[in-house]
Amino acid sequence: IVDGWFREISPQWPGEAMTLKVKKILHHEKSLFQDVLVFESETYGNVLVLDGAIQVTERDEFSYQEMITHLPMCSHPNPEHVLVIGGGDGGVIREALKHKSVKKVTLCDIDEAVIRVSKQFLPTLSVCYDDPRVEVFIGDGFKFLPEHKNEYDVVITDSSDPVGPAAALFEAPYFSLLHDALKEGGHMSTQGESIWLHLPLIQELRETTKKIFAVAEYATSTIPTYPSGSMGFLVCSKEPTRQMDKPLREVPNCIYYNSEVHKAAFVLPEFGRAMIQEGKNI
Ligand code: AAT
Repeated sequence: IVDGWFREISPQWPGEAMTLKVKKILHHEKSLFQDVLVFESETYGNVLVLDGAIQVTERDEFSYQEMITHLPMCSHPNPEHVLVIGGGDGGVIREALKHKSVKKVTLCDIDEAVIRVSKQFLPTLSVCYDDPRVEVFIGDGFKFLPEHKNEYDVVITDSSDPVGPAAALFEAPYFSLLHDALKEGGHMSTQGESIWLHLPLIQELRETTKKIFAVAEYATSTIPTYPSGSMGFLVCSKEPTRQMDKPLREVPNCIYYNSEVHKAAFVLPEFGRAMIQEGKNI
């Protein structure tokens, strides 16, 4: 923070930095895993920052949380048991519970500090932690999965960027474990970075997941406070007949998501499509 402005400087997006005006620093600590900062911003509400990277702002979080949740869930015929890896702010739990079919949502985040500060400073995200259908584990998602085979209809990996504690969550061994944790016909989605900044990484992610899942597609959303304003998701299925871009139902009380947005999210601009689907750099 310099002169009252927070700047998101990182080698992951060289030469650019999102900048937000700070009204007040609310919390700062070094947890066991990462640097945790919460501040009140001038125009984006409260902001959670981990290791210098913006994770959520109250003003635009709905775009990311709704899309990463409803893309895999609305294309699944009957999601009952959902697992969230990461997502300690609680936003994905809130979205998953909008589906009437859901009986249980399990969350596994590596860092209790994220859950604690979100309950304190991000009440609109953490609203559902007291719901009886919610179960919370503190631990590494990579270690959690092998103990849970064939248990979930949908697994959502709402992880931080692939440096630090989340690095393993972007690699083949993780996706194999995830595949085996899903029931027959299960779906998954995972935080898939930006087509403007990480196209080779995204293409590699799709190649990796295509070998493991019967269906692996990429979708995007817009969000002002993530680097480049664009955020993508890999959305995969174990069942070859599933069409990830075909929503089977509407979701109540959404601000970004609807059925038309769902379908359109899988339509990629040509440079993204060429690279992700054909490995062609244009
Ligand atoms: N809901 C949007 C916010 C996130 S949070 C990512 C979460 O992943 C954090 O709470 C972090 O503690 C958790 N996490 C990181 N590594 C692991 C792991 N190995 N196992 C379980 N949880 C983990 C995503 C922001 C995206 C940022 C884009 N620039």
